[in-house]
Amino acid sequence: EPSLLRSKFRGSLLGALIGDCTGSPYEGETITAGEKIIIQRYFDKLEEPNLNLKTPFRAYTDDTAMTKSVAKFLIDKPEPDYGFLARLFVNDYFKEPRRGYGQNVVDVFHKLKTSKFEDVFKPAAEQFMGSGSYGNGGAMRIAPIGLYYHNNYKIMIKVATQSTKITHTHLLGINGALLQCMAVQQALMLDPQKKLDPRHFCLELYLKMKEVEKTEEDGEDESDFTSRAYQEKLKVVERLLGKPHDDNLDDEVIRNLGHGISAYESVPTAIYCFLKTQNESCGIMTDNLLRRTIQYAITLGGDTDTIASMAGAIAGAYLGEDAVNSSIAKHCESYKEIAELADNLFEARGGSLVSE
Ligand code: F2R
Ligand code: MG
Ligand code: MG
Ligand code: MG
Repeated sequence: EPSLLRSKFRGSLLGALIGDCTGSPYEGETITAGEKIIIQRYFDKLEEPNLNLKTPFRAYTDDTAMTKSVAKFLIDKPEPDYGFLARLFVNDYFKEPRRGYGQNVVDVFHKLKTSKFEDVFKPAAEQFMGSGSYGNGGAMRIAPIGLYYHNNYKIMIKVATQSTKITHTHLLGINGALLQCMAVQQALMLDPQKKLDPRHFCLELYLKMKEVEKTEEDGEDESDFTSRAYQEKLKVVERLLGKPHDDNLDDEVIRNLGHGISAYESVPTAIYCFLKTQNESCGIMTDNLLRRTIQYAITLGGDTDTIASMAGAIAGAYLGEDAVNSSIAKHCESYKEIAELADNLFEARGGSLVSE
């Protein structure tokens, strides 16, 4: 049904925005039990409809800046043009460099600019002495690709891979972006009226990741952790989903899934945050499932803007715009522009569509 699909596009991009804007004040922090209460009050306050709009205005960070570029790349060009995407990233960075970009990705932007975008994949490949970045910067911006190519899995994987390689070429950086993309796409395809089966959702992702991580090399090295990293993580997600929520479980989540700046320590965590909060309160006092996902992600601490943004993108793709609290959205920078971008992405998807 097209109107539900449109609502899901909006839900996903607004979920990503809200997660980034509300999560960024806590980025890099360890969250204590006391701070969980403060975060609860912070969200309660954002939900008040008559709140002075000046007070809690929340700016977005690099996560949203780059997501906007990925959406524009899909909307403005009928065929993927990675030179165009690289220019969007770089122009945005030089226009607004103080959005909290990682220091290393900034080197890529400088190299792209000085090389006049001659080979848009070369600067990223040179990062970290040639091993490439495994940061979560590829995954944090991938949602528009999962939405736009939701009916064309093979092309989705290809475009997600290539667009990630402009900044991240380490296998863990690429596969983390692919996993986040698959999660958004899978959530989009589900009926929000039906009760979600978290472990089934996880198993489906596991099977897809197993396919992605299947290497073609002979004499496969079983001990090669990077080549099976995400399928192993998804097994941990599945195990943790089976346990009842309490503060100790949160600590176990942080220890076993992570809350760091690498894709490996954040994408499976974001997926877990979405899945865990759909049927359990997780200590968050709200009936709004999108808020619950985002607020829960922030209470885990660490890379809060990015994990909350990725979890919000998945939850929003499942729940649709109905789950977006408009008071919270209005406190986030550019929420109108993001809603429009979602609509334009929805309209543009036509060319890539086989059937609805
Ligand atoms: N950068 C941040 N937050 C840190 C501080 C921001 C500060 N508060 C401010 O306001 O300025 N947040 C944003 O960066 C993350 C996404 O990072 P991205 O785009 O992946 O960047 P990068 O530089 O490629 O990688 C991030 C770090 O990961 C480590 N790393 C990656 N690959 C590595 C490798 N092969 N070997 C060793 N280390 C590797 C490095 O420490 C990188 O700096 C998001 O959280 C976004 O919100
Ligand atoms: Mg950020
Ligand atoms: Mg291998
Ligand atoms: Mg971050």
